This record gives sequence, C-alpha cells and structure tokens, in this order.
Amino acid sequence: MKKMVVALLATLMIALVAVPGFSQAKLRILFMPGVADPFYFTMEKGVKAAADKAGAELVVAEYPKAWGPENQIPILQATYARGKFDLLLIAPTSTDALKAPLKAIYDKGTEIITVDTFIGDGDYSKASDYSFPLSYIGSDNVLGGKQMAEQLAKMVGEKGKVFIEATNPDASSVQGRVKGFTAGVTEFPNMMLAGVEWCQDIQQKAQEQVLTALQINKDIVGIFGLNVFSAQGATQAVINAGLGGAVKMCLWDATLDNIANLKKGNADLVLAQKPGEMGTLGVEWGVKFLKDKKNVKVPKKVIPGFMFFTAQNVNDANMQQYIYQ
Ligand code: T6T
Repeated sequence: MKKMVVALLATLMIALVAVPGFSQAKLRILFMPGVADPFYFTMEKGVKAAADKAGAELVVAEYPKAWGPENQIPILQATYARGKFDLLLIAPTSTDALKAPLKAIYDKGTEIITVDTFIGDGDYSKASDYSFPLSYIGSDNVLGGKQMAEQLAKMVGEKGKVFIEATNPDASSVQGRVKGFTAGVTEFPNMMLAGVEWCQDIQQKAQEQVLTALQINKDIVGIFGLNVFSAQGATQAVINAGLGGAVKMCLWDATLDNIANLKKGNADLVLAQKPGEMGTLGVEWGVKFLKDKKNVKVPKKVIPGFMFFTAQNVNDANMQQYIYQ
C-alpha cells in the first residue's frame, strides 16, 4: 500500500513538472544597476514590486559608486558568484566592455534582459556576438534627444548656439541622446551646436565644463543636460554664472533637483523616463519566459516611452508619478 502511495506521488510530481509554468524552486533574479542615482533607485522599486508579485527571490547588487565597466563588472561578477541566478537584469555601462562578461553569465544558464542601456547596437534580433539577451527594455534615446532639440529650438526662436553636457561616450543611452539631439539641431539652419562635453557622470565636472563653455561662448542660448548628473551640474553652472532663466535648459531625467529648478525658472523642460516601468517589465517578461520557454516569445525591444515636464504641467497631479523618488 505504502509503495503504491509513493509511486502515485512520484507520478504526480513528474506530471506537474511537465506542466508549463509549474516550477518547484523559487526563481532567483539578480538586478545590476548602472550607478547609484535616483534613476536606478526608482528602477529598483519596479524590479522589487514585480519580483515580489512573481514570488521570485531578488538579489540587488551593490550600486556602483561611479559609472563605468571598471566599476560595474567586478560587482557583477562577485555578486553572480554568490549562487545560481535564473535571470539577470542589468544596465550595461558600456556597449562593448560588457559583452564578454554577460556572454559568460549567459553561457552558465542565466537569461539576461538589459534595462535602460544595451550592448552592441541594441538589436538582439540578428545573429551577432551580442544577440543572447532576451530583450532591451529602455527609452528610445535617439527620439528623445531629437525631441529635446526641437523643443529647445522653439524656445530660442530657432536660432543661436546650443551646447550638450554629456557623460560617457561608450554608454548606449548617451550615444543615442547625442545622436538625436545633434540631428535635431541640424533641422534648424540658424542654429548651431557650440560643442559637446563629457563629464563621466560626475556632477561637479559637468558644472565646471559648462561654466567654461559659457565663458568661451558668451552667446550660448540653450543647453541640453543629457542625464541626472550632467543636467544637474549644467544647471548649477548656469545659475552660478547669473544666467538662470536666460539660458534655456532642457534637462533629461526627472530628479527632484531638476524638477525644483524647473519650478524656480532655472530650467525650461525636463524629460522623465519611466525607470520603474522598465524594471517591472524586465521582471515580468523574464519570469514569463522562464516559466514557459517553449511558447513565450519575448519582444527584442520594449520601449516604455517618456513624459515632458514644463512650467505649465509640473504641478499637475497626474505628472507627480513620473518624478524619480
Ligand atoms: O539617464 C539615466 C540613464 O537613462 C542613463 O543610461 C545613464 O544616466 C542615468 O542613469 C542618469 O544618471
């Protein structure tokens, strides 16, 4: 009799495991952010909420104190060594330097979704040495950069010198924004790009670079602050130069600091990405795939879109959800 019960239970377990979506062990997810900043803190909230809802175990890697593969890769590899992960969500800080470390993790059986940034050219649909991630989930940075240029053109009467304060040339998001903004400026024959500076995601450096640019080009009419730290540094430089409100500021990333400057009139436009949604979608698609690999097709690109804050809508109730808290 006892043997019959054991045989029956064993049969039942084998049958259950064959059911798509049924798995006994908790899925283990690793989240590897790009740098310690409000954008990724907000993304982590989305990751955690989705992981909790899915009943998955989430490990959040230590936040790199500074941007760059030299900071991110050692943390990634040390955290990954702490046990088997089914899914890695990562914002690769370099389109090239993260290819090999991520391929090594993939070859160990961990599925990968890149969030916010991508490796290679971000097209994981074609055969290449970087087509192994399941998906890229992040903003359309080229479109956003172009729209920032077009909005800035409207503010300055489609004429004059503008400037980009950027961060790291090997980050896919930065490449896209510079490309898009530059293309946008060329649409206006009476506008010109006075220059691009690269602060390596160090706010103080952005502040110094913009101050220098303003001293060299007294006729700069507008500045694109390309991300959290470059935008905040650029705005502080303009304020310190006594040009707050005079030089038009288009800032990327809806941090409390950038929003406060918009409210004070030191900035004119703030682009809000949707980092929380990027994180949630990354977990949802990863879990969906892991639970039914045979039937689930993960889209190779998922673009959550972005919102624009202006002086007119910055206090609207429906806009508050887009501020990075
Ligand atoms: O702008 C975001 C992110 O989208 C970009 O990839 C890197 O910079 C930020 O994290 C802000 O610091």
